[in-house]
Amino acid sequence: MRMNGWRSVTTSLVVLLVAACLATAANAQVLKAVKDRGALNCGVSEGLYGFSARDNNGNWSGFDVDLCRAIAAAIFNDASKVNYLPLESGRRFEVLKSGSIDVLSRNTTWTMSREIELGLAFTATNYYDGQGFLVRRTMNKETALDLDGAKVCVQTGTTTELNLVDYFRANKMKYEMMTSPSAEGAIKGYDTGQCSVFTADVSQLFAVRLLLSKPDDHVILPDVISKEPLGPVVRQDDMQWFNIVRWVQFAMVNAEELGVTSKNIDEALKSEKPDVRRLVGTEGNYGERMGLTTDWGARVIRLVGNYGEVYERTVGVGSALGIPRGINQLWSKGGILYAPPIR
Ligand SMILES: N[C@@H](CCC(=O)N[C@@H](CS)C(=O)NCC(=O)O)C(=O)O
Repeated sequence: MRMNGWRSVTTSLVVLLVAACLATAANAQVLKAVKDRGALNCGVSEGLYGFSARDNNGNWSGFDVDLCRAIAAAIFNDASKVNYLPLESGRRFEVLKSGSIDVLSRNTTWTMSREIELGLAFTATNYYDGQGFLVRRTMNKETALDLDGAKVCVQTGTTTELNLVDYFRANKMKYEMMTSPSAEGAIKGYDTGQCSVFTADVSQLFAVRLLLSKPDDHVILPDVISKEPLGPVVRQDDMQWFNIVRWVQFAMVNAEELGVTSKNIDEALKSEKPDVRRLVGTEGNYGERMGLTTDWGARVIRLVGNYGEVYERTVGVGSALGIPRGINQLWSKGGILYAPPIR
């Protein structure tokens, strides 16, 4: 009896162990699929200047696009190995869940329900945003609290829509909402005067303003009514893949902190500094442990750049959007960007 009891415990343990091994093997599938396919499938927005926009030759560029390019650089040593899939707000999560994309890099806010109810995982915040309001200059509005009775254009399937309801309710203000499943529809509604207000994440307001017939006629009110931590999203079933996306992003932030750029990467490869050596792969085998090569970090920085380079090129003050770094500055320079160390 006793012996049989032990045997069945042992058998159960073996079964559990095999199941655990199979589960691990089954879960580490995304990197293999990407390598076999020869390209990363990246979900982006349909067209948000500075974040993800396609030019007349079909080339994508922008802050969110650069994250896709950085992941491709780490895997293939070629930032162009990306298939872009433009997605409306309302469809982005179901497409990610279906497996049609490997990562969603699309001005998406990290919220609790998107993780626990949808089974998704945000790898980190790469842009700290907040919701704001765009109005016509001629309206002479100074604050969002002056918007009582306004008709507001907003895109559906977003946190924006939810925050709008909360904000007007909390401040006991009346409003009318005109919703559209596409950014184009919501922007058009505002531009053609069907709405007096357009609301979105502030970074998106900068991008949207450029699309209006007369950008200078519109102002972004100073109020920021919510926290919108934006970042890349993956499914919850593959920790190896989660780590790759997360650490590509952290490598870019660490590179900026350490002063490593796409221009001085060759000198960085000769550096004696331990932090720089671990980042560029001349010391340690962090890349290999993630299923990549030791020089994964160097590839990302050489082909795409560090966080600051990407920010300035795509949305920063020198770009058409002209968004100051603000809280998206490094923690060591007064912002809240803080990447864990590579070690
Ligand atoms: N960060 C918010 C809002 C994201 C969002 O989709 N905003 C619209 C506002 S314009 C947008 O970017 N649309 C671009 C598109 O659908 O291509 C969220 O995750 O729900």
